[in-house]
Formats: sequence, C-alpha cells, structure tokens
Amino acid sequence: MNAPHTVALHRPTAAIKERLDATWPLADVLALFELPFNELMFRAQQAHRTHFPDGDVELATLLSIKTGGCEEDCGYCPQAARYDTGVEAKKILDIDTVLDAARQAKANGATRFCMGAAWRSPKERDMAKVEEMVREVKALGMETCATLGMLEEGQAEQLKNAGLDFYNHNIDTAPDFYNNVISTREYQDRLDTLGRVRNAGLKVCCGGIVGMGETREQRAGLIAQLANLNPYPESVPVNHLVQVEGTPLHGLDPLDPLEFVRTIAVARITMPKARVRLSAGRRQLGEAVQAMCFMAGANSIFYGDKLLTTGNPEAEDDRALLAKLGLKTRSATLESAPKEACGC
Ligand code: SAM
Ligand code: DTB
Ligand code: SF4
Repeated sequence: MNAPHTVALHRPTAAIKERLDATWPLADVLALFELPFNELMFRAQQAHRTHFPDGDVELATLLSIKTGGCEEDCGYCPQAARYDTGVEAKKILDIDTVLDAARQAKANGATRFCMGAAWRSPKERDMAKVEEMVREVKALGMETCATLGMLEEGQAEQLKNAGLDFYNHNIDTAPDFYNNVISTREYQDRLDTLGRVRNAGLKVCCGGIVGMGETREQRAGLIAQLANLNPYPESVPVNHLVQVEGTPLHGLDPLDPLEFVRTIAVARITMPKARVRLSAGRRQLGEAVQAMCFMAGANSIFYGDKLLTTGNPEAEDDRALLAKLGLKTRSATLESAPKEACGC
C-alpha cells in the first residue's frame, strides 16, 4: 500500500461509486482497474457525460522553449544531459519565435498553449523571459500553461501575475515506484511545488506516465495520488511512455494498450471534472486505441506535430480522426466550455 503523502487526505470508504467530495483509498482505485472492461468503460462514460455533457475535446499545443541539457536524471527523458539521446542543448527561445508558434497554434484551433523548459527549476534570470512569453501569449487570447520544473517561494505568484492560467508539474508515477525512475529529486519536492502553484491561485495540470515497468497496483497508486490531491488537478495529462533510445527506460516491454485505456477510464471516474489529456505516446497508440480512450473519458489532446522533442500525430490527421469519431473541439472563445470546477 502507498504511504500517504502530506497533501493527500485519506478517508476510508467502502463502495466504488462516484464521489465528488470524497477521497480514494488505493484499494478502491485498484478495484476500478480490475473491473470487467465493459463495466469500467460504462462507469467512465457515465462520469464523463455527467460532467462534460458537450463531450468536446480540448486542443493544447506544446512548445519547447528551452530544449535539452537538463541536469536531472529522469529515466524516461530524452532531454537529460547525462543520456546520449541525440537531443542537442539549446538556449531559451526568443519571444518572437514563441509568439509565432502560439499564433500558428491558435490559427490551427488550439485553445491552450503550453511552454515547456528542460530545467530542474527556473533561475531568476529566466523568469523575466518566461513572464514576457506568458503575458504576450495570454494577450493573443489563449489559455497559458507552463512547465518549468520545481518552483521556489514567490515564483508561482510571479507567473500568476504575468497571466499564467495553468502550471504543469507531473508526479509521474506512484510513490513506491518513483525511485526506480528518478533520483535527483524527491516525490515530496513535486508535491511541494504543486502546493505553491495552488496557493498562488494557478490551476494545476498534473499527471504522470504509464508503461515504465510499473505494476497495475502502481498505476492505481499514481491515480490515487492525483485524485487525493485536495482539490484534484483541473488538468490530468496521462502520458504513455515514449521510449527514446539512450534513456534507461528504452527497450522495456510496451504496456498493453487496453491497460492504457483502463488508466484513462479510472482517471475519469476518480477525477470527474478534470480535463483528462491523452498526452505523449499517441503516435504509437493508433486510431482505434485513441478512440477507446475518448470513450473512456479523455477530453484533451496535445495537438501539433511535435511534443517537446519527440513526434506527435500531424494536426491534419488529428482533425480527421476527431471528425471520423464525430467529436467536436472545445470552443476557441472558451465561453461555451464546461465549467471546470475543482474537485473539492
Ligand atoms: N523539466 C520540467 C519537469 O520535468 O518538471 C518540465 C518538462 S518535463 C519534459 C514534463 C513532463 O514530460 C515530465 O514530467 C514527464 O511526465 C513527461 N515526459 C518527459 N519525457 C517523456 C517521455 N519520454 N514519455 C512520456 N512522457 C514524458
Ligand atoms: C506532459 O504531461 N507531457 C508533455 C507536457 N506535459 C510537457 C511532455 C511530453 C514529452 C514527451 C517527450 C518529448 O517530446 O520530449
Ligand atoms: Fe529535466 Fe524535466 Fe526531463 Fe526531468 S523530465 S530530465 S527535469 S527536462
């Protein structure tokens, strides 16, 4: 069983049902994973339709504003300097390059623009540049998100004041699997950053990666940690490990795609009001598995031909897939979008 972390409140409950204000013991989350597939999908559909009656899909475009050369040792990451992955370390992008990419993303229909940096944490000299990016992207009328690593006291407030809507910081996996993947920062460091982000009034984008060799119980442990954040995140990216040559996790047996679908469904049931994002790894999943993920309650994707350093489906192919499935995209005006309340 997972040891409770400081921001996760645990209150035992027996029944497996939708609980808007309750917490999720690990055993209940695991029991969801173990339901017959159709039963799990049915429950996920019920939660999804209740909280997102429009059933729209959010399009979020990612841009790597500072690529490679990272000092951390995250075992999945092509941007860690210590792994020979062929990713070149680059300087932070200039503001015009970022704005061109944001304008292009908006013209393609994205409503959210997420800026990612290969940092352990941002330095003070970086903050002014990122704040300018956030201010200018916000002025284009897009939702803004940034993922810059761990934040110190005051940095979340600086970003909020610049107009940041969401901060992405993933807990990545279950507490009891974490040390198999990362040694240069602790699980609690991540929870501390998430606390600072919440306290600054930013919306939280927090998820993890599956397919790193974890057990089903550990996948349940990841979802339980997320669902027990109080409140749970507004955005939950579920990444399917992209295995990059040169990283320690390259060469693992790939996760059964139906297990990935189950993970999405369990995220939907336990965090019913969150945008559950089908994140990295969509290229490898193919159309049929992605369609099942949408049925399981995924309602956001990373959209654009690149993630940070690895490939993503072409925007044109995504539009064709959504059209084939009869899925509409979230309105660019954001006004008709469902209210994304916190889970408290
Ligand atoms: N450097 C910052 C940090 O780690 O907090 C922000 C960027 S980092 C690349 C953001 C997230 O991308 C990671 O926490 C991880 O969940 C995800 N990610 C990185 N490499 C991945 C891979 N190969 N496959 C799937 N997800 C990955
Ligand atoms: C998230 O959860 N996934 C995105 C975003 N947040 C920053 C990153 C995926 C990165 C995949 C590997 C790469 O392209 O470098
Ligand atoms: Fe660095 Fe982030 Fe990659 Fe970890 S995930 S190595 S912190 S860029």
